[in-house]
Amino acid sequence: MPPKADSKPALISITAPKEEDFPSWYQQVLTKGEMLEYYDVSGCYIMKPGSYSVWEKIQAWFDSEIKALGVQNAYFPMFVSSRVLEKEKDHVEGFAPEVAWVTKAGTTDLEEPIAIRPTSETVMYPYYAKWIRSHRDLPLKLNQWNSVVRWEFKHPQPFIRTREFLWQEGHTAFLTREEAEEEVLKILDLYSKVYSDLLAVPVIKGRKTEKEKFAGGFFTTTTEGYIPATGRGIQGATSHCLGQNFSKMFGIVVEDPKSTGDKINVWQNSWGLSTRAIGVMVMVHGDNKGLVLPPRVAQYQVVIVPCGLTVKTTEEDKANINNGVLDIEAELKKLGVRAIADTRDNYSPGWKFSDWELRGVPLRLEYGPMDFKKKQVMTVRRMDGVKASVPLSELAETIPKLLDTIHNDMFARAKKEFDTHVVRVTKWEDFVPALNSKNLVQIPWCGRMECEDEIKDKSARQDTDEVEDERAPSMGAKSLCIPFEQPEGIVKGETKCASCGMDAIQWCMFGRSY
Ligand code: 87F
Repeated sequence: MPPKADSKPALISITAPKEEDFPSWYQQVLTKGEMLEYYDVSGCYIMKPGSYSVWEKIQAWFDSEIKALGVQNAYFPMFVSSRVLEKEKDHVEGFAPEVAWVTKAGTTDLEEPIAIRPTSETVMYPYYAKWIRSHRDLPLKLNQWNSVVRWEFKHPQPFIRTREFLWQEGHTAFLTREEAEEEVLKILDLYSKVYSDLLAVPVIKGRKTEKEKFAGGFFTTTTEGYIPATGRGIQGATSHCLGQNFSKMFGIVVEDPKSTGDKINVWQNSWGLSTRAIGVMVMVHGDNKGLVLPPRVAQYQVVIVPCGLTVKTTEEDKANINNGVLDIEAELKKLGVRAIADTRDNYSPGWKFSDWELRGVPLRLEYGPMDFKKKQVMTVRRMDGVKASVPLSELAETIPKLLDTIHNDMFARAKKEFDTHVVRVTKWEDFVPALNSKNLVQIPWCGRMECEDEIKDKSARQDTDEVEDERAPSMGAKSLCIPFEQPEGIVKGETKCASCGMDAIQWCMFGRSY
């Protein structure tokens, strides 16, 4: 039956509760919140303006920060010849199954298949070898904003694990180890700030174990996040010191500035942050009404909704309210606040409230006849529904401050949730129960790779009764990082590894993870 001409557009809402059916909840929040559209190639998704605008905010901030460090942007091709990819066999080996290849043009087979970049080390470093001739060419610091393709066969998830994704990859070269190591940590700090200061998501900084580091590099640093709904850890971004491994492979050498003709292999770093960050933000903050966007990255920070207009409202009052709403929008925009007045006349205020809640707009302003009379506006926070009335004369002071408060409150709430789910355990019998209660687990650890393998095995086997994700039955715990901020309590030669009983050398954080 066709809808009646005067029928109200159906209210869209999230029907899967976050606590009960997290995968469906995530899918609904993204699609109904207009961030994402599914695509007919598995593992690929359309980023709509709602999510792309978040990426643009991350880009703008990070780009200006790295430029301040002397990094320049460039763009390298997306194709890698098989010859060059082979060159780097050792490190590509483990990743080889994920490399996508172009083998045909139309119906003609290519003479030589061409790989699509899964990352750009092999694309860029032959040219680093060409461009870096003298120590005067150092440091070389390039970054590119691009997409990469990794043809994964694990269950895909929008933003979190996709076959094509957007990221930035920075690739730098230095004369000395000290300079390289200093940069690794500076970049890691920027990544941590993207999460905390833009996305209002707490992360833990640390170093990857030998097992989990980028195999081609010297050491890997990481920001690790936490998804409360699943109790899993998630890698936020990584900053690698590659050491001299790649410069030896690609012949990136300079003459020793100190002496006669000695060749020095340059010290290199690479670092990357991807659109996965958007997925983490959605998973951490979203609720059963939809997206909850942190103000600094929200496409719209404030929506102004005209309220209280009925059939009895006079034309004059209607005009006052609608003009008032447009005036507020204009004033906020002038302040640099991303505001939008919702003057659509075919929707009720209640419908609009739900619609903007679904899209996660951090702050709603309600403006009706009573507000007009009292020269005020009602503010309603998306994160918790807290309301307050603000005199129109104080908008300029209040709204930007309120947006900052919302950011801080969102971060504090997420941080509390994270902190209560990082538990310290010193006995093995407490390890799996802690994991099963959706915790990340820090243990005194011996640092041995075999022990790490064993932890993964033991924590998978023991978890027999709980199968939360059918595609990941009894997932074992991996090491997430060795946190830079180490808890106290490791006494050399005394404290034992919580898994194997050998001498512990540090606290290591383990968890089921994405
Ligand atoms: C998949 C296929 C082929 C990850 C891959 O983290 C190669 C790779 O090298 C691969 N998946 N990696 C490691 C990427 C290391 C590094 N590259 C620059 C980063 C940040 C940016």
